[in-house]
Amino acid sequence: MGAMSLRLYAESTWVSPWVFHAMVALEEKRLPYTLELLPLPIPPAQRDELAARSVLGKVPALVHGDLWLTESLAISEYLAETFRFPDHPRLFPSDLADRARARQVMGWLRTDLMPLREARPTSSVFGPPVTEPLTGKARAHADELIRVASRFVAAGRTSMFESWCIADADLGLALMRLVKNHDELPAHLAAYAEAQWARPSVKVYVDRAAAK
Ligand SMILES: N[C@@H](CCC(=O)N[C@@H](CS)C(=O)NCC(=O)O)C(=O)O
Repeated sequence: MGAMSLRLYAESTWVSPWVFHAMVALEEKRLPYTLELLPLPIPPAQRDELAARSVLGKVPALVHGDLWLTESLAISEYLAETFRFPDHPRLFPSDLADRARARQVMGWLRTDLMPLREARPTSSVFGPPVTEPLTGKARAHADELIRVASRFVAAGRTSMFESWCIADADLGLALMRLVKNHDELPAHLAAYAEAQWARPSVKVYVDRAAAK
C-alpha cells in the first residue's frame, strides 16, 4: 500500500485553502508525491474525467493506486490512516477529545464565515491585500473567528493542542485572512498564524504560491 506512488491534483492559481490542506498533509507525512496543476475553473473535459474517477470533480484530488479521492478532509484522514504514526508524523491529535475538537474546527472552517471569506479571499492571503476596510457582517465573522481561535490558542502557543496538528494549518490560514490584510486581531493570534506560515510543510505551499 505505502509503496505506491502518490499524485496530487492542485490548481494553478495557488489560492485554494483545500489544496493547501492536502499539500500540508502530504508534506507533514514526508511523503514523495507528484503535483498536477489544473486551471480554475476546471475545464469541463478534465472535470468530467476527474469526476468519473474521484466521484467529485474537484481539487484537491489525491491519487494513490486505484484510489482517486477528493475532499480535503477525506484526503488528510486517508493519509493519516494509511501512513500511520510512528512510521510517519501524526496529522491528528492522539487524544480522542482533542481529535474530535480538531475535526469540529476544521468542519466549521469549511462551512462557515462566508462573509469574511468573501471580504478577505485567499487571493489576498497568498497575493496582494484588498484595500476595502472590514465592516458589517465580515467584521462580525472575523470577531467570531477570533473568539473561537482564542478558545484554543493561548498567548505564546503555536498549536491548538499539546502538539501541532493539521487543524493548526487550517486555523492559521483563516487567521491569515486578517493578518495579511492588516485587520485588527489579538497579537498572540497573529503570532500563532505567523508560526504556521513558518512551518516547513506550510512554507512549501506558501512559497509555491508566492512564486506563481
Ligand atoms: N469541500 C472541498 C472543496 C473543494 C473545492 O471546492 N475545490 C475547488 C477549488 S478551491 C474546485 O475544485 N472547484 C472546481 C472548479 O472550480 O471547476 C474540499 O474540502 O476539498
